[in-house]
Amino acid sequence: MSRLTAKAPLPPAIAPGYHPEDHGTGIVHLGLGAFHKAHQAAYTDHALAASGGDWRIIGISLRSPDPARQLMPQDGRYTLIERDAGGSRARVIGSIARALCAADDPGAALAALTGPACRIVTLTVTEKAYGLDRAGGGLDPDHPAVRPDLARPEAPTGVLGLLTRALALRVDAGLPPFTTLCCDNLPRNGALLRDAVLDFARRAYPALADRIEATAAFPSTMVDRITPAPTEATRAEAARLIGYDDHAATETEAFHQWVIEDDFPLGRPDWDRAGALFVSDVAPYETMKLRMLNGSHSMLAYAGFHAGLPLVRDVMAHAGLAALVRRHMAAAAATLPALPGIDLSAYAEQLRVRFANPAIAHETFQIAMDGTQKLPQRIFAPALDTLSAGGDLRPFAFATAAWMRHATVTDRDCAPYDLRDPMADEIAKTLKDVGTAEDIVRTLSALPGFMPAALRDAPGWQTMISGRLRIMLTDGMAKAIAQEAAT
Ligand code: CS2
Repeated sequence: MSRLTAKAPLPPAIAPGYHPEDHGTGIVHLGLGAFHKAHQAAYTDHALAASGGDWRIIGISLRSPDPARQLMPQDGRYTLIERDAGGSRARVIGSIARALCAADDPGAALAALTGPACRIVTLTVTEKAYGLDRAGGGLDPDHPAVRPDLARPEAPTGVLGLLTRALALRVDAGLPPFTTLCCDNLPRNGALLRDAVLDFARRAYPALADRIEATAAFPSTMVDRITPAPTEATRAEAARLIGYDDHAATETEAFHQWVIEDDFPLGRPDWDRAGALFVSDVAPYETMKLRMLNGSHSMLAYAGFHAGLPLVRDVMAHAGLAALVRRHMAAAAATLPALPGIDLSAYAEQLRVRFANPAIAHETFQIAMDGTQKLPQRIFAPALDTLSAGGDLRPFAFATAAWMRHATVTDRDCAPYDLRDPMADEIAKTLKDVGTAEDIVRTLSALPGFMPAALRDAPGWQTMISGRLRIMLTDGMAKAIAQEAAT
């Protein structure tokens, strides 16, 4: 079977609805993974078909050479497969013009970011990659992606170092700064990234920092599309659906959502033609998604993985855990202000249908990754609001206990696994001489920058967690779920 390329004849229903090579580039994306291919690149593809423009994407992976190796022999083309109970639909996406790996070619990455064509930089690099100081604001100067770049700002390898160097070089050369659009699941993601970039600029480029601050835009955004890691089955299905071998095939659900703060001084693609919603304040949408979708995702990932449920859809078929998912969504919804046009119980119901999608194999272990980076906005922030309102903290205590059980890395009720978390070494060290559930809760709650003090020290909170953790550690997760669901 021949390989998918720009020259491969495709039926119109599958081919991009425009001639990709007629359009120049306008976007540089950092973090060229499956999520970008299923989300921003797909929206851009639609927007190019609907209203054109020089908005194709230069996709950059920070470390892995694989995305460029897969995409470049295919002229950037790849198949996006949408899967649900009704079947699979394939479309070839043409919005990626070029792909490269920053670690292999740092000069090319910087050249893409400083080129006059670059008007927008989008990012999906995961929460942990930025090197943010989440508790104090700005950057964390000791973060492994930040420290070397502060020492040698002229040869950046981390996200903040690259972005800030590119902005500084542009401003210095009289080029307008690009608009930076952080698409990771962080609260107030634009503002967080702006503070960190400006912090980096003040340390590394003090003479240019004020000009960057005055001219660079960092809109916030909420992105949503459930996208499992692609497998050999994804590639096989793409071959069946399009008739070509595609090494970059990506699968996703049919649902997609994008809410964007409309602040693009140098223009933007007509992403609204693809369904994006432009608003003046993204925060209520972001909070809703982080607390209801991502919060219940994290809870079910830890509980599911340790109850022998490898996929999210298995969790939704488990009566006890599905009831806890429902309870968690309701508890998260109770912390949210009313949003005009949004019915939170309908949103919760739609989330449950999406989680149960029989055609998507989304691994609980994949979602369980990086808990220390996710729990603050997904679990602790709504728990704090619930505490102030005098509400029921049990759903959040259960989710926290399930993460702590995962962090102990004991494999009595599951296969051996690694804790994939940037704080894994620190966690292993602090738990070394700790035995009881109470001690584990006290130790993990005190991890630096993790749990807000007002929650950590709230009367009864740690006891609520340790009671649940004790059952998880002694009787197993299945028993803990049954008991929790019965309360
Ligand atoms: C998930 C998200 O892996 C995770 O932590 O909660 O990636 C989730 O699938 C997406 O945010 C959905 O848009």
